[in-house]
Amino acid sequence: MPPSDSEAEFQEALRRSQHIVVIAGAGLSAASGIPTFRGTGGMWRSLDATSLATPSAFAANPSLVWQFYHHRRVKALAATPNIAHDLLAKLAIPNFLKTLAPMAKSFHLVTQNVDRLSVRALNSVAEQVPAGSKRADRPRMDCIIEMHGKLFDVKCTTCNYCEGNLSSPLCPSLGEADAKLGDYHDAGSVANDIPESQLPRCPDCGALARPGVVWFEEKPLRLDDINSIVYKADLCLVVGTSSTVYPAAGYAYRVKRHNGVVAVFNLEASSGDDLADFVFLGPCEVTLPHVLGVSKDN
Ligand code: BV8
Ligand code: ZN
Repeated sequence: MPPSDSEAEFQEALRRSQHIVVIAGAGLSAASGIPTFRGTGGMWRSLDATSLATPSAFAANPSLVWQFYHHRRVKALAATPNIAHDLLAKLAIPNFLKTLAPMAKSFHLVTQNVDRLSVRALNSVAEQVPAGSKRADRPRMDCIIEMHGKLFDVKCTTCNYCEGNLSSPLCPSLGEADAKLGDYHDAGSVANDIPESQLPRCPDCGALARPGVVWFEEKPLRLDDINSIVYKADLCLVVGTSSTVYPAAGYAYRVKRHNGVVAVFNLEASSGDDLADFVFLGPCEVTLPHVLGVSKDN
């Protein structure tokens, strides 16, 4: 049976659901101005983002990979959470969630994104809750899992150091490299070799530092937690992802396999659609509030 696009049917499924998990990808942050991985924005400068997000790319050219992540840090710092981030963050408030899903017992957001926008949205939802509110009127602050790491974490290549660092640039050489490149699209050809000694270093042991993200071939974070969340989920919202990167791309199928409901919210058809019960095409910052039946100022 082809997936439904009936909001009423989806809202009925939502009303029956108890354990809700959202699997989010780069499309969730697109409206915040963060380029997606595989769309036109995926080509950073004249290079392919996915070929830079690997240990071998970093080993071969840490200067170029650091410039790539510096560029993404600058963009993410300048971005603000959009309506979709904010709505998903509000679902972390148990009593708000119950207005849409009265049987709900748990909500989790598993994001592939490293831009911290979902966490920022959750923090601002928490700040808006009046002091002294009941626990069920406050967001669950542990409901977000950033499975591909964090863009603003700086991690040592040698010791166990790993800490968030919002400063920009992280070191003078990355700021200077930025200044030299008027147009990002020529970086594939314009060599900007920053000596390793002038790249971000570990403050504890002095070794070369790297971005605290999970690269291809590296193990995503908190897989055991995600596996138990996915195992229990009876409703899975797949938001803004091409469903091409594993293991994230396989979670919806796992929910489906134990008779859960899967709803895809994507700008265009994606490989996750065939198994979905619902597919809502369009920008998620429009479709999510609309389909969930939540007005913008809710
Ligand atoms: C691992 C962090 C194993 C860095 C990223 C089978 C099984 C297991 C592994 C594999 C497998 N086959 C292949 C693999 C290896 C690989 C993989 O999946 N490769 C793919 C390319 C085939 N997987 C891995 O390497 C993973 N590691 O499996 O390790 C292991 C296990 C145990 C022990 C040791 C090892 C690690 C993958 C993590 C890679 N790191 N990010 C960084 O960000 O720089 S992945 C990167 O791609 C981003 O996180 C991004 O989020 C992610 C996925 O892309 P999407 O989010 O989907 O973004 P994309 O641009 O593709 O699509 C955007 C979508 O949004 C589009 O559909 C678009 O239409 C839509 N859209 C746009 N605007 C909107 C919108 N939708 C709604 N509204 C809008 N406004
Ligand atoms: Zn170190």
